Amino acid sequence: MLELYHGGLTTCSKQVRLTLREKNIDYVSRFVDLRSYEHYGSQYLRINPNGLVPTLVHDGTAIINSLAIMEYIDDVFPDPPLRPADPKLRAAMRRWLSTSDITHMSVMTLTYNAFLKPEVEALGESDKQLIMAANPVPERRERIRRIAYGGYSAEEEARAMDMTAFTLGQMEAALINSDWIVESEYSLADISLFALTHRLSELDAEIFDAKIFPGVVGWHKRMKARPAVAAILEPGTDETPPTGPTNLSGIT
Ligand SMILES: N[C@@H](CCC(=O)N[C@@H](CS)C(=O)NCC(=O)O)C(=O)O
Repeated sequence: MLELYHGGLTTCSKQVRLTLREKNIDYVSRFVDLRSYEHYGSQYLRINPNGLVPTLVHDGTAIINSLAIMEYIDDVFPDPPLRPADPKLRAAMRRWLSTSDITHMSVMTLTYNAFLKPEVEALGESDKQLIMAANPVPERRERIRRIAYGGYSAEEEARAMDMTAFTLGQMEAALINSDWIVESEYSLADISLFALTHRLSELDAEIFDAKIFPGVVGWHKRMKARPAVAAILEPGTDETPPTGPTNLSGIT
């Protein structure tokens, strides 16, 4: 029995949902409503003490961290393989997973300011305190504190953009003569980085532009043409309900 606790189109949920779709693996979808802070509820914290999505539960064992989950899926369900067999190419793939993880921090700063800040800022003081107290990870708690009281500065946003552009530049070099990030082998590297470029497109980020990064934008289009990608982006897949208003009902 395979269950995926996920947040729909959040970056890390997308990574795992796409990995499962590429392999046509059946699983039970358990939507975790981040808008009501269900991921900080005692029930969810029992399977993921970091209070983050996603979590894969396989025959009763919880596996956390999206990149670890993706590799686990490829270990247990090897067909079709999503990691190169050649050790050098596999190392290259892991380098990109690490790059996506580091860059996610910067993309998160942009996301928090653009999407979450208006909602968190509008909460009353006691609700802000409740969310911060419920958040188990100090780094994430600090992020909530920042957006609750003014948000990231223009300078911090510019630094986050800079780091994101640096990664897009490295991807551009890799994609100039190649359809996929690791030479001709479609892999977890493509999946993990696509989750980020998809978020950049949602953010309407100016740097995500074909005039600046034609190779990356071309690759992003190739990704979107894959049936598995189109399937996970379809509204309502994996029983993802339409997003509701922010509330704190999930904190228990
Ligand atoms: N890749 C890491 C990070 C996961 C992560 O950052 N998840 C975000 C969504 S992309 C989340 O749960 N955010 C909710 C929060 O920080 O409160 C993991 O899978 O543990």
